[in-house]
Amino acid sequence: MFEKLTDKITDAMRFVTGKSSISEKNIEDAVEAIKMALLEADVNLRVVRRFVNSTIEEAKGEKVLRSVDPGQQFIKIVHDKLVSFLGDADPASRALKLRGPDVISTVLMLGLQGSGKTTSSAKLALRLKKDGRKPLLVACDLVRPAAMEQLAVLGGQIGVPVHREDGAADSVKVYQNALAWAKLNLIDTVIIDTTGRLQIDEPMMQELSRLKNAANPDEMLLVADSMTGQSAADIAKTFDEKIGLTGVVLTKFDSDTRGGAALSLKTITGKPLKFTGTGEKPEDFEPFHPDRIAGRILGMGDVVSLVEKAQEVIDQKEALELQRKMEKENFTLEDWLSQLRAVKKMGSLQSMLEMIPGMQGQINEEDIDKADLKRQEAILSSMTRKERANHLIIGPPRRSRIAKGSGTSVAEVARLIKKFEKMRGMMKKMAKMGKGARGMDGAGMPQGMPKGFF
Ligand SMILES: Nc1nc2c(ncn2[C@@H]2O[C@H](COP(=O)(O)OP(=O)(O)OP(=O)(O)O)[C@@H](O)[C@H]2O)c(=O)[nH]1
Ligand SMILES: [Mg+2]
Repeated sequence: MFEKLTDKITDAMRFVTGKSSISEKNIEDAVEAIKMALLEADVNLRVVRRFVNSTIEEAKGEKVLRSVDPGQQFIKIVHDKLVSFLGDADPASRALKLRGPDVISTVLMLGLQGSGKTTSSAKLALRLKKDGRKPLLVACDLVRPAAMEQLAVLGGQIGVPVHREDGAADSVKVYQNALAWAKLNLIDTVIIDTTGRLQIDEPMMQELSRLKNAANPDEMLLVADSMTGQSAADIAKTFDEKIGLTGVVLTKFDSDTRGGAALSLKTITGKPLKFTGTGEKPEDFEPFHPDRIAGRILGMGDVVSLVEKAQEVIDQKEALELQRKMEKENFTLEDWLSQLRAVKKMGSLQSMLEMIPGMQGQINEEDIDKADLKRQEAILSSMTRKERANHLIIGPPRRSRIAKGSGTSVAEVARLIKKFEKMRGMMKKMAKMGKGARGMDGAGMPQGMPKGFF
């Protein structure tokens, strides 16, 4: 799923990535291309419109046009919008709301014929069993003759008991008998598999209503087939209005459908997508993670987390302060040390460097001598705060003390100080050049930091 959408969206990003600044026109072009991609993926038109409007609005804000790396900021906005269209950021909204093990919880599985109710009931039972719960599967599909047998076979496979009553005519009675059995057998979760019709009709809704009133379920999950595309959202809406839903299980997520259903469901119904079915086996069942799916759709989840990471690690205010210091040539060894440490905190140096405008493609991980970085940090840490604040006081006796303390040589300490002086001169020039233009980027580094800075 989503392959085509991913391709198209990646392609749309060319309007905004790799540029040092982006115009409103760039944003409009990119959003237009994303809009076409979403429509082709069968996303509901209303959802697409809302997506487009809110993305444009946010992206055109000053924040993006003048930010760190506008292209990547834009991707981040699109990513966050996708996440909010796919679901709530709060994972608690997608968790099953079941009661403690001493009270029996009930889950009612609903859906059209062939959507995957019976399979998903078993998948859910297996998951709950793995979580340490004691589920019981109840065969309340009395319409299709083979339905009970299908559930019994699945229950056998996963080692979960199944309550069935061959020849029964009333699903409410079957449920009540199952509940009585559950109480005697220390069951904590009852999962009810129900009957499905080709289309929503009155008799089905009436039967489901009766079951719902009798069981008062903790969860009412609609099982929707992602291959039905957009109409999955409409089906969910009707079920919610007539019966009431607490969430959706989207099955056949492993198929190569266009993915529109997943993207439309939450916005159209307001109900969270809680699980996806990713195959025919009982294990093929996953909790739904909007952020992971959004990352997959964008084909660039990593970039997004990196931008976030960089924002987390380096404070904007700190960056401005640094720029001011650089202009005045009072960037000190102390600042250098905190830069080095900030880089280290972020993990992969290369990916971090790539985020610095002007650095893209200029540097390879191999170019950065990690051992050298460590030595630099050791030398800087062996200096006193006073020395780092003013490197001019570091004469020969101090040099040899620092060399000893850091396990390096006097020559190395001298080289580091020389490099620092050179760098400071360069920084001053660059900071001046950058002034009036974008100046400092949010990552706390001047634009186009020369190779060999680290
Ligand atoms: N590939 C794939 N197949 C699935 C998935 N979920 C269900 N299926 C298949 O879809 C078919 C229908 O699944 P069922 O679980 O019988 O559907 P149902 O909603 O209970 O159907 P009725 O009881 O007839 O209404 C079966 O062949 C399942 O193996 C899934 O996530 N991925
Ligand atoms: Mg079934």
